[in-house]
Amino acid sequence: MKADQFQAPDYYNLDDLLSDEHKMVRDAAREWVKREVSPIIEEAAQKAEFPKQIINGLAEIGAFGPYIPEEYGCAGLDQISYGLIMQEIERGDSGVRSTASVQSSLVMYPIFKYGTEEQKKKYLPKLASGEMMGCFGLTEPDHGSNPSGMTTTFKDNGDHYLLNGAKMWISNAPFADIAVVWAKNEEGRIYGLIVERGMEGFTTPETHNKWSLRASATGELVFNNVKVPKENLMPEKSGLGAPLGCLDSARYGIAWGAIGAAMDCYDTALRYAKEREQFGKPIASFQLQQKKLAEMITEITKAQLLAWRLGVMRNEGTATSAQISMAKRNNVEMAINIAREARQILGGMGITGEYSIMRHSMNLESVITYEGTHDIHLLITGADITGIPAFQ
Ligand code: TGC
Ligand code: FAD
Repeated sequence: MKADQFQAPDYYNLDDLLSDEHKMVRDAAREWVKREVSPIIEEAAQKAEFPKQIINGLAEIGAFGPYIPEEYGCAGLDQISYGLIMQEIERGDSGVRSTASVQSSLVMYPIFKYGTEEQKKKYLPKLASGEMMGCFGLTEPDHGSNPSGMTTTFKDNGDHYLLNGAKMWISNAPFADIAVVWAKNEEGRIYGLIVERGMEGFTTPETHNKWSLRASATGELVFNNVKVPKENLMPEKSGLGAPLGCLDSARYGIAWGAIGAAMDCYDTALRYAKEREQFGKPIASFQLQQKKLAEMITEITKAQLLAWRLGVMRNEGTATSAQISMAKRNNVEMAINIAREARQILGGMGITGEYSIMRHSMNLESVITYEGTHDIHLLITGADITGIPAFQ
């Protein structure tokens, strides 16, 4: 793969809206991605392997639970810093950002928000340092967009619960030390349980042959009469709103992350267009290529403004789930469209691993599907503005 020459586009001087701390956190993540992710990511994706050697580095740049307080071993940063870290990591690869998103928003966030003090003390510092990795089990083989239909259950069995069922498409599952699992009790109420690797009856078979997110490990979670200690139930919130609350945090991170993938595609295409000559001139001098590049920087700028404003509202605690959903949908669609156009600017070179664009393009096919499909997010906005849910 070519040396990483990335230069971040900032057409509207959005850096002026960031604090010195934001820029410091962002620049540290950017440098780390250049140094530790760019040189190895193409090979990891080609081999379909999650590069475990970057876990310590992810912890060092504060990518695990950045907005969780310092008393739990985390960085205690604000929401814009969280977004900027996700942006920089996904500039490197969506699969690496997935690992960080899951650890932060889908494992640490529920433990922090819905867990007991003992659970927070036991798990959060180790998750922040990367000593322990987690995954999040909501989706099931027969319940993807409609998680409320889940059939994974737990029942009271004296001093423990008995957990049965299966989850599918779970990021980090093959290597995770713990899984935050959503299941129904005997009354049909959804709760989150912390399941540890090694519990009898718990297995995590890996999902192979993905063409997308190849540098992220995906798997199933299978529960066959798993005895889960009662102290592993997260008691502070139940119902579908509990897992959906975690998705708000993860979708927010993706709204920023997708900008990173788009920036990398745009920057690569712009540089290539200025260097590559056809008909005796740089291809950047042709109007059709300029149209593509002009539209890309416009869409990136709009997405940056959306993410920044959402970050301000997240910091204030005023962002609604529907506002987060809109940003996830818009920014991922923006990125997938830019990846496709950018690849065309590179001609045949665009399909090779010499450049990052094809990998981003394939990765974004997962990103537009997970954390709620593009269609589900359209329906969330539709329900919000009309007051009429059209999910069923
Ligand atoms: P609905 O009746 O609308 O809501 C049920 C209850 O939940 C509350 N609620 C929320 N609470 C917090 N945050 C949100 N975003 C919420 N949305 C809804 C709601 O108020 C209600 O509460 P209550 O107290 O009245 O019971 O539920 P529904 O069954 O009609 O479903 C709505 C729908 C379709 C939008 C929802 O099910 C949905 O978002 N589906 C998409 C599923 C999804 O996104 N799955 C993601 C799995 S995790 C993943 O993909 C990780 S990828 C990670 C990576 O690698 O980066
Ligand atoms: P389905 O729900 O079967 O949807 C299929 C199609 O039908 C979609 O186009 C959808 O938009 C459409 N559709 C569904 N319902 C409606 C409707 N009401 N109206 C109109 N159209 C509709 N899940 C986890 O829990 N944890 C993870 O860590 C995780 N990681 C993932 C990693 C990867 C690489 C992938 C691909 C998925 C991951 N997921 C994870 C699962 C992901 O959240 C689901 O794939 C997603 O929610 C969609 O569910 P589904 O695949 O079952 O599709």
